[in-house]
Amino acid sequence: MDYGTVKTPQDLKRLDISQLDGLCDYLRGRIIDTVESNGGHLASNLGAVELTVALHYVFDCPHDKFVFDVGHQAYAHKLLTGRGDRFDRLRKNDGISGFPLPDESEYDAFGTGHASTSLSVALGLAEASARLGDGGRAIAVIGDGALTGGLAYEALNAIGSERLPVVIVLNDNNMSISKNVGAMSKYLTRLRLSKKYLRIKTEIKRAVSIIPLLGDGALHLLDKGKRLLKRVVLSNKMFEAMGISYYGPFDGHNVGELIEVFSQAKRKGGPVIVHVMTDKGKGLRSAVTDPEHSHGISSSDAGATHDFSSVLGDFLTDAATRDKRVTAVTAAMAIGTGLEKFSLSHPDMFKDVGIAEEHAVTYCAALAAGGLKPYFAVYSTFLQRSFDQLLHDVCIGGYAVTLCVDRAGAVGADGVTHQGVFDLSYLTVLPNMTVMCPTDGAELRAMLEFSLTYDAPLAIRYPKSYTVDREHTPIEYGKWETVRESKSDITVLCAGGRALDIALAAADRVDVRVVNARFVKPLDVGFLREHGKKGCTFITVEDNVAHGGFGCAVTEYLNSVNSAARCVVLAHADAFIDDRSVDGALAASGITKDNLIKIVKSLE
Ligand SMILES: Cc1ncc(C[n+]2csc(CCOP(=O)(O)OP(=O)(O)O)c2C)c(N)n1
Repeated sequence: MDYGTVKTPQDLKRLDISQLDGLCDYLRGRIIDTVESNGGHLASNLGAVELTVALHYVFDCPHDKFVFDVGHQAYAHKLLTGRGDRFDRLRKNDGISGFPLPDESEYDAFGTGHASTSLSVALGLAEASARLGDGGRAIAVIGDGALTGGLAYEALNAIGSERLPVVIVLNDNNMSISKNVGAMSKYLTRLRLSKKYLRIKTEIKRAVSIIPLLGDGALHLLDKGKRLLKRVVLSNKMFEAMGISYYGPFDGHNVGELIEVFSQAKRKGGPVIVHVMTDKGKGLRSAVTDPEHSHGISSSDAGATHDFSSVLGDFLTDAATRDKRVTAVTAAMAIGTGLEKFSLSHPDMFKDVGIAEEHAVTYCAALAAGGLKPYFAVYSTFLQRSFDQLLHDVCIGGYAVTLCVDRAGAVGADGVTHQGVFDLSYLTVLPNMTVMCPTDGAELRAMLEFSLTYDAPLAIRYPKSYTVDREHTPIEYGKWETVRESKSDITVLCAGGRALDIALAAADRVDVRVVNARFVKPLDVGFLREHGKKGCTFITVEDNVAHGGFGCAVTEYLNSVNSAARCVVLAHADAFIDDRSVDGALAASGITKDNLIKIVKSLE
């Protein structure tokens, strides 16, 4: 059969169950081929194929609302909901998003990208359906990794107390990006083992019938079996006690079994959790054997060549041998933030707290309060959810937490949900917070060295990569570095490496002073005073939104001292960036060499 003709859930429902394994093979092939060329989330998608097929077979999407947590496992869903023909343009500007997007398809009930939101979303959608009387159900697909996020528990708390038809498919592969962590993960392992224990139960029954023939040894075994069984029965009760029926665990790659259990969950009416066990990377040997490094595959990143994250990892690994207070914290992103090496060399000084950015920040504040030296390495976009923890727990107390804010600025193919263009705004607004932007690896190292003796909240923000290491003047608190001197009245102030690369390229064509504004907070007000005379212009360049960003701070300062100097701000507009390439996102906001040259010429 040509499975390419299965384009919609209606086409799928016409198939016989015996044909579904073939369909799954076909979907896997499409996913592997496309991710190989476009990049994307590989292992998570391969693990979710059967459960997605079974959900579409049983439920009636889009009338029933499917919500994929994180949304990084929704490729099969996309292939089955009218997007197969465009799938080869996955993550491209003219193609389809790597995450569910309601604007892209009516089958995507809600947009996702950040973890642990799906349960709140499903409950809200179920409530809306109930109130509007349309009879729709809400189905959340959530991984065991996403279930480490606090928001998921807030939602479970609410779901258990409502009687709405929310079906939670817990896609448990024992992995987040790295091995999953925490007590809930251990609990799920116990539930998985319960399958084995249920088998023991049958054995026990059989043994009881022949005990008179077996003697004391058998009695001992029997006792042990009963104890195990009691633990299992008790452990199954957690979700039930919260008012959520628990079905499972089931083999998440057995489509027939999944169809049966999803049908039961559908009939049930109230909230149900269906626990399915899957293999991350299923169907591709390299992904199964190394799911961590097959979680996300990046398409080749033209231009920039060096990763900031490995500079961080190397520095902290070395610093931890010199300073026993150093503690590296990640929220399930050890590989992406460069901490993998640290985790192996200093396991006792490393903490993966799971997808729990709020917890991580408050935890770091307390580590610092207790006398340790915590470094929280986190992607800019995921730190967004920790704003109150930064304010209430870190900054009011002034604790020496160092935030290593990775993937700052435009991020490329992951798209709108992952752009790191808000951090300068949400960090600089915090009293007591110092914010630095390294322009290259050498400067990041210098800033980290500075951080070791700096005793207050500090954020160091940088994108994924940089182009080249340059010579630098030593770090001096609150002081900028002039990179190219000029007699010109125009000074380009750069926040970060991308800005500096643009400014230096422009300075080859027009006469301007170029400054590395390595401290975004505090500003180098001495410099601004000295170069902010009448007739002078500052042009700020940053890979952040304009509101609350670097240029905004410079403008605000100049206004506050009634300076005669002008400030032109090059930053992202007040709009979400949906461009799926870094250069495209920068160009869309005019953060380019050519635009900078144009502005300088218009001022001359
Ligand atoms: C708030 C937040 N933090 C971190 C991430 C990065 N991230 C994407 S997927 C993922 C692991 C998710 O694990 P799980 O839910 O078990 O799904 P799996 O990939 O194992 O199928 C992480 C940490 C994110 N998307 N959102």
